[in-house]
Parts: sequence; structure tokens; C-alpha cells
Amino acid sequence: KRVIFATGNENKMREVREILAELPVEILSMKEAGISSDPDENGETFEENALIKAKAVAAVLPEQLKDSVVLADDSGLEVDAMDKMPGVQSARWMGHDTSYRIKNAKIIENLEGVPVEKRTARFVDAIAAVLPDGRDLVVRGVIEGKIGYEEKGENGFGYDPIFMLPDMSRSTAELSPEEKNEISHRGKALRQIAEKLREVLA
Ligand code: ITT
Repeated sequence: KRVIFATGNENKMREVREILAELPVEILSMKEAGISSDPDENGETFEENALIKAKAVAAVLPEQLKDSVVLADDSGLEVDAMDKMPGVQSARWMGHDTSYRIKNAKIIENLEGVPVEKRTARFVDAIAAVLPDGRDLVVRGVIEGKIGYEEKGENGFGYDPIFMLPDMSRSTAELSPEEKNEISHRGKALRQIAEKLREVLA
């Protein structure tokens, strides 16, 4: 069985390969499948956007890949003190090409004076699957945490350096890849979808 993962984000792709390593399927990135797709992610929820991305790729599968499962990930950071922003806009917030150094500094600045108990935030990940027969499934994984006071750690990507575990001991950029995948939104969502795929592909 073959799975095509509909993302242009190489960091996501790396985590997906790590987390789904045990699943007895071949995983191809869009690049490896020779597909390019960049649909308008105009949904209001992570779930809607994940489905938009998966369906867009399922619609343009070349003949020899028609029996593949297509997966897509829509994820982001909800900061409670910012009214759950950047949320579904996490990639485009402050502009797609703005560096995460700058985006992370902006979030820390926005939270200046906000006490630790009000710095709550979460990473959310919706994973959508479109099966060869056209059926679709969507799951959600969440990790709760708090926004830190400075960037910490070199691992991970995106908002990881400011996303602290609830006890403020470490950021998710200070976790090893294995530690992050064990508790992350993406790890939780992908393990759920893997479970469902085992049933429907059996
Ligand atoms: P695709 O749509 O091609 O998959 P994207 O990067 O545009 O790639 P999203 O629209 O889902 O994907 O944007 C999610 C953003 O949220 C992502 O670019 C990161 O900045 C952030 N994000 C998601 N998961 C994260 C994680 O595990 N650690 C840090 N930041 C994360």
C-alpha cells in the first residue's frame, strides 16, 4: 500500500516519516510523487483545511498512483492570550516569508506582562485521509503548553522554540525528535489515523 502525504513543508514530512515508520506502507511526499498542489486553505477549521489539501491532491493523482491513500496535515498554534491566534493562520500570520525568529519574538512581545498561568497555548493538528474509493476521514491531535519568555532549543521547527511544556521545564525545541513525537499534536493525530487505516486497509 502506498500513502502520499500532501505537504510542501519538509519539517512536517520528516516528522511524518518518523512517526509512521512502523506502518507497513510506502510513504511518498508530493515531490516524490511528482505532484504539485497548493489549494486555497480557506476553511475555518484545521479539519476543513486538512480535507481541502488531501482532496486537492487526490483529484490530481496520476494513473499509476490512483490506488494510493492521500494524507494531509493542517496544524497551528493557538495562543489563548491572543484570542487563539495565529490558529489556522499559523503559516501565513505576519506573512508567509517572515522568519520564525520574528514571528516568535512578536508573540513573546504580545504576551509581555501576561503571568505564567495565563500564557496557555496549544498546538493542534488535523490529519485528513482520502481513500482510493473516495471515502475520507479526519482526526485531531492536541498538545497543551505555555508560551515561554524567550526562544529555547534548536530542534523542531516553526513555533517550537517558544512552546513550553505545561511545567515550563523545556520547550518542544529542546526535546529530542523521539520525545517530541511521543507527545506532540502530530504524533497523536498520526497514530490515530494509522489505527484507522489499519482497519480500512486490512
Ligand atoms: P503545508 O500546508 O504544505 O502542509 P504549511 O507549513 O503551510 O505546509 P500549515 O498551513 O498546516 O502548513 O501551517 C502550520 C504552521 O504551524 C507551520 O508552518 C508551523 O509554523 C506551525 N506548526 C505546525 N506544527 C508545528 C510544530 O510541530 N512545531 C512548530 N510549529 C508548528
